[in-house]
Amino acid sequence: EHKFWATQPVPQLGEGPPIDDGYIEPSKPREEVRQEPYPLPKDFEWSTLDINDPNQNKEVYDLLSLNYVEDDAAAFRFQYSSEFLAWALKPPGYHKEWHIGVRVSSNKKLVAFISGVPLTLRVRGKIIPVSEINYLCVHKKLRSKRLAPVLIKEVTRQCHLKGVFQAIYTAGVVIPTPVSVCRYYHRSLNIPKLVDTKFSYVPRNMTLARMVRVNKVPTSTSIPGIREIEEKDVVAVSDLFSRYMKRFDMAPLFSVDEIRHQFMSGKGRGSVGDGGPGRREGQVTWTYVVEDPQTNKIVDFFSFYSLPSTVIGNVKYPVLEAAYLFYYASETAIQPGTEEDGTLKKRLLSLIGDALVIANDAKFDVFNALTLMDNVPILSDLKFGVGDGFLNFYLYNWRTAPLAGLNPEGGVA
Ligand code: YNC
Ligand code: MG
Repeated sequence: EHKFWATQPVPQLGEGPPIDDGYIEPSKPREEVRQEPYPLPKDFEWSTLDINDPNQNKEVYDLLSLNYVEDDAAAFRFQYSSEFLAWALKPPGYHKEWHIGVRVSSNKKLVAFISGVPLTLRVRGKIIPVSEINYLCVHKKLRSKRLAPVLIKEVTRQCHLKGVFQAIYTAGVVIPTPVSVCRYYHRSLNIPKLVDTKFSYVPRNMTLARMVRVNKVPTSTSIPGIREIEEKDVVAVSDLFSRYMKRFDMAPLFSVDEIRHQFMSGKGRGSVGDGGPGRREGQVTWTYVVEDPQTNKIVDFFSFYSLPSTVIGNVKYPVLEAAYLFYYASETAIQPGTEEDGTLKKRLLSLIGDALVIANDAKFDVFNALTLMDNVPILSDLKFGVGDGFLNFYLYNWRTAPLAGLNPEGGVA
């Protein structure tokens, strides 16, 4: 059973679907919110992290790179970069109070962290301001001491103090109660390295050489008018994004400023090549638009981000460079009938196929995607293989019937 989660305003396991969508526990006026931080075990203290300060950003980076999420075999561990953390933790309207650390009182060492960022979320027909909770991490030496529930309660209190009473979060673990579950798929790009690091295996009846050949990616993109996003595209991308996202039962609503942040602010320093082939120094996100050569309208876009993993104990290849498919949209989906007649699938095969070309150019080893948005129908044609990881999606203090995820009909954005 779940001693902590049983006390929280989340649907409990085995509860039937609700009749109506809505909150579990009502919002409170600010003065009724607990005013003091939750108590920590002795020898520990709370600390708000200033992610603008390179030293504090580095402390979070160091904590996560040694103690954050690993795969089941403890072979790989996420290695979010400092630039990634700055991008993810400082969207428009972020609150520094939602970047919460725990330090050892005596030497001030950072040993735990949790964060929230504000987001407007649509769940079915309802639009709710939420906090997106991420980067919950407790140092390996302090595990199983019930510190995680204290971090969760403190971030909840800080959200309540800002008038936010709902949250969204994802986790590999199953706790009460997923609203959806998605599976990871992987498109191999650098076969020799993936095999050496045991990310992939050469199947029986296969050779390494044949595997390399089968997974070759074209050297150039296929869609006329595809190019990197620029400032002048932000309004058009914003408009396309919001219309495309109407396809899904759960999706964020991004303002123009949020679109600019999501798709422009992670482009890195200097020019392409400074960070190696096909990338800039500090580059976190890659966003491309398709400008129709006839009309000069933006008709599609896609984005992916860089999230490397430490290859635990591999001297030759200490880091696996992974790209993750992020948001995309296509005008094709907005025309009636294009889903039924296969036009949408065809367009997405070209679009995400071009994303693979760009990721391969930028020397990523693998390109990952989840079974959400319109991904499912294109994954096998694009030579993605099914992974062993799942990602559970959760809502805090909100009831709704389960959302499609693994379901090929899509559903979650
Ligand atoms: C988890 N990932 O079930 P019960 S994902 C939520 N999310 O409680 P202890 C989790 N709860 O079952 P440890 C969780 N993992 O008894 C564990 N729990 O009710 C629950 N790993 O606490 C667990 N990062 O401190 C149990 O466990 C209780 O020392 C046990 O710490 C857990 O960021 C953890 O995977 C995860 O660093 C910190 O294992 C630690 O093991 C660790 O004894 C590696 O805790 C890194 C890792 C998690 C990544 C993520 C999303 C987090 C969402 C948190 C929930 C947010 C709710 C909404 C709040 C705002 C509300 C508003 C408004
Ligand atoms: Mg603990």
